[in-house]
Amino acid sequence: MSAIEANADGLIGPTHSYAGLSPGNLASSLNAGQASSPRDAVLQGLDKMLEMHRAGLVQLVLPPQERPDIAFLRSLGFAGTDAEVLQGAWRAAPALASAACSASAMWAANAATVTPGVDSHDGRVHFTPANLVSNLHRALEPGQTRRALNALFPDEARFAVHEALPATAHLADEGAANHVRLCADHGEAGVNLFVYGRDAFETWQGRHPARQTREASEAVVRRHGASRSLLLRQGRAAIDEGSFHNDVVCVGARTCLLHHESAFEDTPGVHAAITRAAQGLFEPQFVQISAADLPLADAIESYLFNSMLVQLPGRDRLTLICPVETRDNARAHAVAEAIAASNGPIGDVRYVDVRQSMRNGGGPACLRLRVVLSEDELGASNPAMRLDETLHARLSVWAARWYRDRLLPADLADPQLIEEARGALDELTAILELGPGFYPFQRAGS
Ligand code: SUG
Repeated sequence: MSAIEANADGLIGPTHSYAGLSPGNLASSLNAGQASSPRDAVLQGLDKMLEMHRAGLVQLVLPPQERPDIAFLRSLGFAGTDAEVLQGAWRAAPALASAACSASAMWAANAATVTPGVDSHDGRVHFTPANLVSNLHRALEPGQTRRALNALFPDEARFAVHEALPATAHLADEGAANHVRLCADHGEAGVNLFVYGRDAFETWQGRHPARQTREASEAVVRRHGASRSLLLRQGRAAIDEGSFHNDVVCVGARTCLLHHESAFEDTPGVHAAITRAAQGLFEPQFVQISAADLPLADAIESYLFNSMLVQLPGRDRLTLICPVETRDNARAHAVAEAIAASNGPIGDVRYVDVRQSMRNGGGPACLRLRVVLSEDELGASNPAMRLDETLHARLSVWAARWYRDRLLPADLADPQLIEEARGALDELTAILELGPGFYPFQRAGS
């Protein structure tokens, strides 16, 4: 079957800020309190999407969520007008208020885990929105993420958008950031790698949280009926050094798995298991980067592995889309160039500027959710959410009009931001044809 791999990117929201909300994510902690530029952030994200569209890939757009999340604050007992709720929360419980303002739904790799029809038990494309319970600000996302996926993939005969897993630490799930699919060609049967950080029932003693449990990954595999699935343990050392998701130290596409030597707990076992599972389908190609060439600290600072590994039309080998921070790190740059110069599966490296997102630990790969679609499935997706030159231009004008140029975490207490964000999202609802009552504020009173 012929199929394409689409990228659905999270459109960055108007409250994009540096609030230091994610322990174990070094960039988030390091940049806490700095001024952000929501406008630069959303334009950088849009430009990356345009570059992928121009390179010949199918580019989809996932809308931001409504923030500040006034409904969440009301559920915690804050009352009055929306402005009073926000201000009351900032006075009495700033950590909760801060979580309610995060634009973190932008990192679409964490939106859901996806199983293409060719690998699922019933031939439909399956999505499980991630419950993201490891961080309060992210645990607010899954309900609205489900709505967004339904708006993008409305046809239940072709798409199954599940509920998130139960919201408990035992079933902590971070979505596709811990999933890699290898295959001969996108439309061919794949080998699905599910990488978990801890077992739900072990006592976790790592320096930083391990966000994905084995039990959560297993539940997703069962629900989707994902064939040829391997459950692999993430390297403890990698988590300790700040690899809070597997996609900070590993990326794969088609037959190629590019990873740091510390990405997995048992690298020879991982290679052997993949080779076995791929038998009769394809020959896996492992590109393993040693700590001698790239210490973990440089891998995490440069985000070399948080690149998008894509098959561009007309190229015989894969292209690695790195953040500019990879070019700025001498060791990572040398590794990236050496990968492209070798005659391995990766033939090209490109660099994109998503610095605003990077300062919160989100590289090019974090911003996108990969969805393998047949031509028929692509035809059944919402065309208004597909990026082309026209939509890019329209969204750039929209963002420049609504988004602030500069935002300090303290500015998130400004009730004017509620109105600005709602104004922007109301207009966006029409642009992306998201349907009536898409956002909570549009449903209020109905
Ligand atoms: O969950 N950062 C996100 C970054 C997610 C990156 N995604 C992938 N690796 N796939 C996170 O830690 C920081 C928000 C703040 O501190 O304001 C944040 O949520």
